[in-house]
Amino acid sequence: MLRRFREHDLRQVTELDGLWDFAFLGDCDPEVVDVAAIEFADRMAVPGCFDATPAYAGRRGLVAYRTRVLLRDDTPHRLILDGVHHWCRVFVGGKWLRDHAGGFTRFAADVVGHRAGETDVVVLVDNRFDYERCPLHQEYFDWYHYGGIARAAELHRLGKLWMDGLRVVTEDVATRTLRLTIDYGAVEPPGPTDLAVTCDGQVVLQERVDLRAATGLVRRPIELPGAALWSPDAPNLHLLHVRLGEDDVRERIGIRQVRVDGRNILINDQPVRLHGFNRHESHPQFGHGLPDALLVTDVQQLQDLGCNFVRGSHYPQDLRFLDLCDEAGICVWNEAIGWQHGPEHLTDSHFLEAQLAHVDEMVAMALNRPSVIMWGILNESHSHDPRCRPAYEALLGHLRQLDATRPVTYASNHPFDDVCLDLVDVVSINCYPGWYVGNIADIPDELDRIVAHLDATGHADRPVIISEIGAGAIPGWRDGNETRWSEQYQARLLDAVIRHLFLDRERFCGLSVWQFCDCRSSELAGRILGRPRGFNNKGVVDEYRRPKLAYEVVRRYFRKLTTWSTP
Ligand code: ADA
Repeated sequence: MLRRFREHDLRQVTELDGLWDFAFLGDCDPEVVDVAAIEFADRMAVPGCFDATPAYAGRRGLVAYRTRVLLRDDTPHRLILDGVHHWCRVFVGGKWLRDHAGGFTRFAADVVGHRAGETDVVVLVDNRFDYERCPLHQEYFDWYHYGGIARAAELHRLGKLWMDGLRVVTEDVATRTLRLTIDYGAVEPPGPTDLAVTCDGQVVLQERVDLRAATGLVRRPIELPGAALWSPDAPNLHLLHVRLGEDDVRERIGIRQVRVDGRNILINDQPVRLHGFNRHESHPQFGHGLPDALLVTDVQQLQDLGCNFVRGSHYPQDLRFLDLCDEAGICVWNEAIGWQHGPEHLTDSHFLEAQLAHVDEMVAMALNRPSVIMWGILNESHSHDPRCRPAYEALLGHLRQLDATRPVTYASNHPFDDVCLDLVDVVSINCYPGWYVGNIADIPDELDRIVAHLDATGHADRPVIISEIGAGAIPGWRDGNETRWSEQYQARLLDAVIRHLFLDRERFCGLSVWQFCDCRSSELAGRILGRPRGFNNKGVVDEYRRPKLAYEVVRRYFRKLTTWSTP
């Protein structure tokens, strides 16, 4: 994947982005498809979403993508797909390798036992809603589920010994001590192997390690005395190069620690106040597969707006976006896919297993991003229903096990009767005063009522974020009455919100406005009737990133706010 830095120097990597052969198979059961007999009459961009292109706009069904790859020798190769929406089946050389359910996360399919030479990669992709095959995507969610190979694709030659993962954790900020964990795999136990680590070109570790098993972990501390720290104001990054035998990984890191203390979120022991937006990765012409130019545009606008925070709603964000946030000093809440799940899902082991696997992938891909300061799950689900509590315990517990270095949270829309808030590090509340309930004048009282209730029910000494609040504005609609759906109404509402949260009150440690850009929504009748144009219109920019009136209002406030608050 074309990141902001090369991920490998030594490993042979083939970028598979480009134009693939394509066939729309339609309403067809993947179990009966003869992959060798598919007629590829069309072509499609990878990464990209086929149903965002005019010929297939709005269509759902099974499709097939095909490209040719070179397997350089008979050692293991790995096909890496950064996001396929939303179910797929992968074949290399006509051989089934694996199925995968759920978009927005990176997964791999290993190619072993083959001969060197050129061969076909075929990926069957299904964007239909099928709870059995892919419970993570539901048609009722308030966003449009585009389909396709939406993120990058690569083929790696692994050779005889390879690194499966590299994890870098800041153990001690004062001494700049980091802990590296290298996860390796090999065709057979490799025995004594050279390990070398450089940081910004300087050797920081060099030794011979005895790898006695074919898979395993190598853990080492490294110290980088005097190295510059990462923070939102000074987002300093360092380039690590880790070489194990003939394989290598490059990783760009930031030295920083995040923790929660009382009402504050701390980065390197200093309390931060977060102000920013919820962001969907969606565009009418590209679906979820945003081109580099659009990612740059989004980050430019977020910076222009004076943000230091993005909530990735409601699924893991593209790694290229996280790279850009690392550079911009924008803190990210990275969230697993989910939207208003009730007990029918949260007590279903099939749903939970899919969530756990998705959380594994979300964490693995974004683990070393300094900008990711917290993990989130299950947007606005039934956290007020005791029957659903075990699901929260399982998912939040799993997140903590995978990564004890970041706070965990979920966005609750049950501020007055939630029964799971004790399970999180950061209390996050979605609310829509002035939009779904009451008027703009009611906003201060409603926000105070929420926080007073939280404070009175055991959460007085905990950080609180308003993780969603906002109003819909149809782009370009100015109205003398300044009524709901007009740009003026949205601008006035956000003015009232930000003034209250940041100028009148100290209690809140963060705000993510709903939302950065308009995005296409579900086309189910129950949803679309409340979504003029078929879009969720609560963006401060429209789906083509053209600013509405509210843009300027938010910008004026956010630019005056600082990141650091006085403890
Ligand atoms: C919810 C939800 C968002 C969006 C929003 C709205 O809070 O989390 O995804 O649907 O409401 O616009 O109503």
